[in-house]
Amino acid sequence: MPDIKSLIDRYDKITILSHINPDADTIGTALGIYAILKAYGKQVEVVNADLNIPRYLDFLPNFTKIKKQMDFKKSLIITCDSGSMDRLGFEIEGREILNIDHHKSNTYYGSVNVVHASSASASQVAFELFRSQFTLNRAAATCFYTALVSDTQYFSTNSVTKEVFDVASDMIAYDIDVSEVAYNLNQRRTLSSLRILSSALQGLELHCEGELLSMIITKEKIKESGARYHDLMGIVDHGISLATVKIAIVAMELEGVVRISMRSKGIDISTLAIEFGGGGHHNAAGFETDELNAERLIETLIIKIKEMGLL
Ligand SMILES: [Mn+2]
Repeated sequence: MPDIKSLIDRYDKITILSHINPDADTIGTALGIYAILKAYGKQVEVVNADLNIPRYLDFLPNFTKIKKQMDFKKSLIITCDSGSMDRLGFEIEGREILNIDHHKSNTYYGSVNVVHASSASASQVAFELFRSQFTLNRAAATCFYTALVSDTQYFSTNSVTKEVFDVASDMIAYDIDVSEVAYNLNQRRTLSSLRILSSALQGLELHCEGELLSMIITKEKIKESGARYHDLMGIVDHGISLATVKIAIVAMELEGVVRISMRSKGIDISTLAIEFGGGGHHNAAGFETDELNAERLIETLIIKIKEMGLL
């Protein structure tokens, strides 16, 4: 582990950034580091450029501290769970950056890069990094644990190893309320997220002898259901749950872009996402494109999947 303590000690002010279209890992990792560095006596700002931060994460300590704008000029920037600089939504070229992540596709844009592709969440990387050099507390552990269980879908992804359970156990040792986390993550869905899931499932299509599944979530469906961006997350996991399916693709028509979210069983789809300018993990990857015809996009993906010999 690199010596981040002396790096942090060189600064009075710290800016913590999480990625746009935020999920529980990026927000939990950011708020966990915030809680540690606040207690350490630093001036810390925690910033996310996105207007939509998932509401169900409001139980996390210091959730209300998340701001939209960066105010510190000469601060150390710590980025959380962001594979590339353009996912942060700010111009930070030339600034000193501590990049904490677990994406295989990470572009090493930081001055110091702590990127562990074998870690199950960015929060696991942060927890292991900070616990050896700083004093952790209950607030930080709650945020890191929430991020970990979210990114592993409660210890069910293939990134889960004995180490992940050991780390989870070490986090829980800070006396965190695991049932409160479970309730907030699993039982606070919005009605619109169920409505959009239902309409997506109704329109699912199978290709390649049932090994490939696709769903298109149109602008109209999003409008009808009232769904926000994070209501669309997790739909792809329903696709990959079908027995015959080896690759599931969801195309979401957003403002001016189509976002592709993919899951696989035992097939490395991160390379596929990289082909289209995106990134991700072995079994979970995605990208955004300005090819706005979702049907044509799915066709292109199927051709590429065959070309690459993934199916
Ligand atoms: Mn993550």
